[in-house]
Amino acid sequence: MATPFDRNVFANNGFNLHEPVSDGTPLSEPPMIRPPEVRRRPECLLDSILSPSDLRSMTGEMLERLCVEVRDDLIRSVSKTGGHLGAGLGVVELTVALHHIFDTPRDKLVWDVSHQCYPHKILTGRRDGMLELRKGGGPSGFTCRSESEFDPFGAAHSSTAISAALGFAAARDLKGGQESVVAVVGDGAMSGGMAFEGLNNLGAQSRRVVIVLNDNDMSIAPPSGALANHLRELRGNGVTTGERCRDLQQGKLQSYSKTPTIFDSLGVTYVGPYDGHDVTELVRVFELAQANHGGPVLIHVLTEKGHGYAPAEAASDCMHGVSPFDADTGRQQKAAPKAPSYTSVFAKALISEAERDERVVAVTAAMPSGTGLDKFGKAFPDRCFDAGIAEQHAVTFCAGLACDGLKPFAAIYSTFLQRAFDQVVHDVAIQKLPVRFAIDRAGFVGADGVTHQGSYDITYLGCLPGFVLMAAADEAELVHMVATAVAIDDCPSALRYPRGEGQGGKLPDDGTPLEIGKGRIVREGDHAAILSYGNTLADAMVAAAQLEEIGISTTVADARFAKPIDDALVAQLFREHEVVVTLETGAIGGFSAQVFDSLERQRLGHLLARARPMYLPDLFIQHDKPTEQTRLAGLDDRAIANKVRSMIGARTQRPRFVIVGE
Ligand SMILES: Cc1ncc(C[n+]2csc(CCOP(=O)(O)OP(=O)(O)O)c2C)c(N)n1
Repeated sequence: MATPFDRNVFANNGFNLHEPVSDGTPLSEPPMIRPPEVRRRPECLLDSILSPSDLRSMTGEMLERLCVEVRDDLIRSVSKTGGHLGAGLGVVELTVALHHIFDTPRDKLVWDVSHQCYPHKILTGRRDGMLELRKGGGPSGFTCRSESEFDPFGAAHSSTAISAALGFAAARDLKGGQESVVAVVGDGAMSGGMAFEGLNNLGAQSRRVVIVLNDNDMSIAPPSGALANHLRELRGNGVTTGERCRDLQQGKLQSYSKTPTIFDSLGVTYVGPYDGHDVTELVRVFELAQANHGGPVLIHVLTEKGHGYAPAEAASDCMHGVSPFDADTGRQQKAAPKAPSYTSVFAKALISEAERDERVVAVTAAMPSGTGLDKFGKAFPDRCFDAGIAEQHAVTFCAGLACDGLKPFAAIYSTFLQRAFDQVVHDVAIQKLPVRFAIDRAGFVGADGVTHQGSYDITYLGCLPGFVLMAAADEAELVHMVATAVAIDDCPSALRYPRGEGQGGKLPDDGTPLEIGKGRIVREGDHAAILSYGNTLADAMVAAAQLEEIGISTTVADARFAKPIDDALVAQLFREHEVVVTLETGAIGGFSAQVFDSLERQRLGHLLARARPMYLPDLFIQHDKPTEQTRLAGLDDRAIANKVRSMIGARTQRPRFVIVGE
């Protein structure tokens, strides 16, 4: 097996760091390889665990001690790296008990979302890598097939585990295998449509699959929805520890619910609830579940998000996702922001629009704080909806709202909107419904990495007829784009903006609707032009200044709209400049494709040779700092300037130095 420090393992799906991504310049030095820490303290059980097989012979008492050590280790490492904390703290006992009973990696253990997998990583040979977690070249913050044989399935988007587990089980049965298949699914993830689809199919196929429902009565925010209410009913059934213990000793794995559960109705046997922080109880439960050779079983396990770490238990989000923090106090080390975040600017702008227009409503798919809709919800509780982790439903719900004359904003991250693509096409675009998509986290997202990059929205929305697509160059533009989206009432529209802080410019008091399909020239020059879509504008301006210094006078334009694109601006830039660089933080087929199409439609195809599109490389982009991701993708100011220089140099042989007086 590869070691956690083999950068190629973690980056196997991403950049080849020694290959230039663009322009022929090597983009990165080889990574520094840190040797694993040597730790062998006799009093520390965790030190003796190199793989889960080392914990299989442990006694109950030892397992309890091990849980304490794993929890401490988790807090220690996440306090240094940041990342997902609360969910991992809640599954320490669960993870230890699962690996104690099930014969991983032969038995398949599938984590839903997998943001709670840090204890699993600690126990499956990746403990030394935890201090590099989510850093460039370090282990991913999620399960990842190429990282470890103990990760049979990669995840990060929610509600996939039951379907994947059923796939493993069907393959096993066809091949005559005997292994167990276990899916661990949170109560939040269980609210996603795919989880229901998986249950529906699992109940019908009736295969031997164990689902562990890790119910902490939390999503990122408190869960909303009828399933959450159902689970709350199942939680409060009054069974005592003594009763459960007696039943387990007698080999009875059973339901303590007085009413039928949704799971039983779907053909999946419900058992529990059990205490998810009692490792001895869990061990017995899993032992019985493993011995069950009947059909699918769902084990309801009650846990507490953030368990065992007072600051997390006290935090309203149970320290779901954290920056590095002081392990003693839980205080996170966040640098004071230099400018408001795009998310907060969006929320403020939407609130101000909603004050003027009572038809404005907003929908989130279980991400109220991430999208800023928590603020909107406080201002307009009746006009803000949390659909649960259910982007597909959220989009079609917005379509329904729009049909009846409301002005819905679906505030969904770029990466999660992927899941609702058909709803965007079938329910919104074909019916020309004015749903407004507020696409946060567009472009590089940093440490969340490959599964979370906002790389595809320009492409997957750009191919849909009748959409208006906008991207904010800065936060003032975002305010105007929110106003523009409110004004667009005869077709769908989308505005994309990045993760993190804005540029710190002055914000307008109110947004003013922009002219649809009109870009703007921000800087004028003679030789080259850079046509930017979104927040790449700032780097374009820096590149233009660098080019000026070597005598290349550069126009910089902000397209504002990818669709409808500003044909006149495109024609002007291509006619008047030797080179036109298009710039976007999106995959191939996005903004640049719209520019090329514009040239074709205007019968300016002969000018196409002047175009130099700059978009994301055809790679899945791994976790790293966003600045580093930008650099590695060849989209930073230096790469932009190089692109122009290589073209102009090749075409005009412009001298770099003028020698005076000879
Ligand atoms: C499709 C999708 N939408 C949104 C998210 C963002 N997200 C990450 S974790 C999470 C909450 C998961 O709740 P739950 O399954 O109960 O796990 P817990 O964190 O409570 O342990 C959400 C909404 C996601 N990962 N995938």
